[in-house]
Amino acid sequence: MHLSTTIPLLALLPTLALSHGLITSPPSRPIGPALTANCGSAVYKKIASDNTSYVEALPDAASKDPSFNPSLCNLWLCKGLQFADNPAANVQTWTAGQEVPVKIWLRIPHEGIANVSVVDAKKNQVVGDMLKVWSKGYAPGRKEADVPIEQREFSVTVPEGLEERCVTAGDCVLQWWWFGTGAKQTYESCVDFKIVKPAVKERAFRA
Ligand SMILES: *[C@@H]1O[C@H](CO)[C@@H](O)[C@H](O)[C@H]1NC(C)=O
Ligand SMILES: *[C@@H]1O[C@H](CO)[C@@H](O)[C@H](O)[C@H]1NC(C)=O
Ligand SMILES: [Cu+2]
Repeated sequence: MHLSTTIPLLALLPTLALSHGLITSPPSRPIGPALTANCGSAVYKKIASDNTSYVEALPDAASKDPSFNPSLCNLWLCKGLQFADNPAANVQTWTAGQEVPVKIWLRIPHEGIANVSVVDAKKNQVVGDMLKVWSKGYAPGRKEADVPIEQREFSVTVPEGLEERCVTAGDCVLQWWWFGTGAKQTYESCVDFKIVKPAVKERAFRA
């Protein structure tokens, strides 16, 4: 019967559709050999087949993989992607107060909540205030063009007070985090950076 063959196929479509999003600018952490070494080849293969896909697909793959090392691979921070795999040229150098334009590739929308923050990568702890929060209505619609442009292209201001904690690249990340509340899928994408003190302006000292 026609229906019985088409309905199961349609039901499969959402899982077949490659999904969902990542930061394209500044460049975000890619896959590489450190991901295989620390998270295992099952996780590597999943992210390699679709680097925009959701975190929830990974723990199950990882748990069956003896090379998954949970002390070196936190799948809930940057999806497990490793600093060592990010080419040095991708590491951003920022100063407090700087405006950083961010671009998201929102391959498949899932309406939900999202935020952007600086995260201490060793503790997986958000540092300071969220730089951006969408507490509802993030990424509505069916295709990228349905998602309001200001949810895909926006700026964040580099906070004050990171000069010590984030002086070394890899210690902190700028993480974009998105949870599709209907789909129950989490997306994470990270930019590596280091903070430098602003150049001190020469100031003539007059006694
Ligand atoms: C994600 O995958 C796309 C398509 O394979 C590739 O062009 C892009 O460079 C990748 N980006 C990252 C950050 O891994
Ligand atoms: C913001 O992101 C964090 C992950 O870094 C997440 O645990 C938290 O629930 C999010 N909060 C809001 C208000 O979006
Ligand atoms: Cu999805």
